Amino acid sequence: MPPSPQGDGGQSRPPLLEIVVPAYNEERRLPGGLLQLCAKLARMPFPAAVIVVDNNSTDRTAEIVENWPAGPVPVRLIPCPVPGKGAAVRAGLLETGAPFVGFCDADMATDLDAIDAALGLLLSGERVVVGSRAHEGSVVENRHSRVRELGAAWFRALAGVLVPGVSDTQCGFKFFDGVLAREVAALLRTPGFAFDVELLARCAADGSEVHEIPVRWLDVPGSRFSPARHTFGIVLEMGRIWLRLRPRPRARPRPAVHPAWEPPAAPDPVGSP
Ligand SMILES: Nc1nc2c(ncn2[C@@H]2O[C@H](COP(=O)(O)OP(=O)(O)O)[C@@H](O)[C@H]2O)c(=O)[nH]1
Ligand SMILES: [Mg+2]
Repeated sequence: MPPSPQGDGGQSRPPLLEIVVPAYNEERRLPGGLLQLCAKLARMPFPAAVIVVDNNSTDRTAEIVENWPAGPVPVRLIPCPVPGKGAAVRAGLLETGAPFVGFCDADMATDLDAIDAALGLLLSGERVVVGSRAHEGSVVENRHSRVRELGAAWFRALAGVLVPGVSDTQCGFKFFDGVLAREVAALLRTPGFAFDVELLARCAADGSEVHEIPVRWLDVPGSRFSPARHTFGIVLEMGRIWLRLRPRPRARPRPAVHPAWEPPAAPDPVGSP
């Protein structure tokens, strides 16, 4: 058999980068998405791997991943019994062990060339690198309905309170230092679509700056998100995140000494004038 670009198929060396792809009933979009992702990662000069996380999809999503042909980029499936994109990404991140990790959507709406920029920044010491469709260098082709656009504007306003300074919390393209991602994922409690806000807020609380990068983003038809079905849940999730992570007034430090108490004056040294 001819050697693969990574000599051993990239599978005997542990991956430097692992990418989690949450997938729910994605039999139509996942095959094309995985092909693109694997092709991109196979061209990178280091081993990488993909973890697809399925929530009991009722279509062929799991079967597609289980039968994914072996290649230079290993693709494995993990099931997540807790429903929701947030629960799936959390489960996937906790399965990783690589120095650098990330996640992206099954539709690969974010152009994968942004992986180069993300990894370059992680290698230079950034710990959280996320795609932002609001970045002035981004190119965005959006076909969302007016209702969804209105909801998104409202969501951004709320998210701005929880993660100040981040212009787009919801782009499904986020990369991290692996140790940080696993620590933060273990704390995540938001199972649904608002989980990105909790994730970024916890990274910021850890002292890690969120570095936003420009992306080329194309809305791909077939979204799992429905404003009618998901809006109420998102409002609840945002409320819960706020309750958990809101800045609490610091307890006033107790004075070391009671203010009314003053040390007794030292007795005059004997013999002083
Ligand atoms: N495992 C899992 N993945 C989900 C769930 N909901 C959404 N996703 C995945 O999250 C990603 C983004 O979803 P998408 O429908 O494209 O949302 P949109 O881009 O915000 O419209 C896709 O890979 C979906 O399959 C879920 O409940 N479970
Ligand atoms: Mg999408």
